[in-house]
Amino acid sequence: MGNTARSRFEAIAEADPEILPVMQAEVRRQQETIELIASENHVSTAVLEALGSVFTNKYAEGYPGKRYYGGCENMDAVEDLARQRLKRLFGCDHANVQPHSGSQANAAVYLAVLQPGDTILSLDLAHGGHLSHGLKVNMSGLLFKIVAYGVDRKTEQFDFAEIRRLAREARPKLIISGASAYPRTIDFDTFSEIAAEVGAVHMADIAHIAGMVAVGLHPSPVPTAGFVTSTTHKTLRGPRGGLIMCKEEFTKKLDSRIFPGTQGGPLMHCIAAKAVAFAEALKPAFKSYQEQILRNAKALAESLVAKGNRLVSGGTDNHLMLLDLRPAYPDVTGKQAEDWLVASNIVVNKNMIPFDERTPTQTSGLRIGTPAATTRGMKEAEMRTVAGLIDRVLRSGGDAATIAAVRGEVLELCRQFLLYD
Ligand code: DSN
Repeated sequence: MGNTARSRFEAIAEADPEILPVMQAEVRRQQETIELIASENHVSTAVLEALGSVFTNKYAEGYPGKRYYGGCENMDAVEDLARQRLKRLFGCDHANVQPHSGSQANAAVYLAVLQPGDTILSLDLAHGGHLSHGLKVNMSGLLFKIVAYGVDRKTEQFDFAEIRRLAREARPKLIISGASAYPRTIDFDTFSEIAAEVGAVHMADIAHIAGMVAVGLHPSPVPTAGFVTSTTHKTLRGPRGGLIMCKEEFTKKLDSRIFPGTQGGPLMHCIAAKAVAFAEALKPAFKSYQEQILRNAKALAESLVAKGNRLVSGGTDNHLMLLDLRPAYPDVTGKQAEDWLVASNIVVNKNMIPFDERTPTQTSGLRIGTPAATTRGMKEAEMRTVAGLIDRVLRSGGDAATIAAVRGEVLELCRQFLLYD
């Protein structure tokens, strides 16, 4: 992590010797495991430094030029930089960088355009959606009427004729596109078209694919959607947090629904770190990084399929894939497979697959993504090796000797791709 991080560890060692070993253990865990959780990444030392900066000391309720506290001149400068960089990155009319998370970003949009009881049309969680898009026990599902669309049973991809039919029938005020576990390109323009047809607002949640959208490797919803929300820590490779972009006409309402609508003081250290991450994303190297994420996902997917594994929809267009365990391993649940792989130092998450008959705590699928492994420098050859390791563990049925052998090979691979010094 460089000298700064080391000296910070010295201060923690003195102030809190109980936390220090836990932090060191987490650095070691990240170093010694291959992170294939599709929504995670490893940020740069520059982002870490901004996160650990004195910006955390300041209250700055309000927006640049209109704060409720004095002494905000540096807060204004950093938030303005973050907003300008975000606007450059995506070409949006207006940017709000204050959401503490993706869920907060989505909640603010709902409160900007909906009244309690209004209807939202969104992707079913079991088909790759997100809990903040209408899960019954989330505020979205508690406050609004949710009509869900899914993927087609045969293609396991969106069926726009069906989505259009549902929209005409339900007359939603808001249509949400975007997913947490959808391995194919999303046709945002058609979502915008359907929304316009039924008089709804279109909100695209691009949390997973934001990095690819930023560099033009995935179609952007920014030109046609009313709102675009995202997290900042997935393919965008920034600190944990959220952001919202919107059309000019929604600016005032949207800003007021973040503050004072749903949040108080912004997390200025996170906003500083977002600004740093956006600057990194504006550099040419970021496009090469996104290209490599895609090449790695293709290589991993093709190798898994070549070894007899089934992927939902047959493959991937983006950074993630969903492995359907049922054909090759009918008795293995996602939970078991996740546990075996984690014990082998390969970190993935169990995931529902479309039309899954198992429960969300068991599942029949695994979600596998390449953003974090790509950050540490792994390329197609390593992805093919990793596919072989995953396949060996799954086919062994959790055999302890196989897991131990694979763990040894993973450690060796990780030693060749160091994260932080
Ligand atoms: N929990 C995130 C994911 O893993 O996709 C979504 O917020």
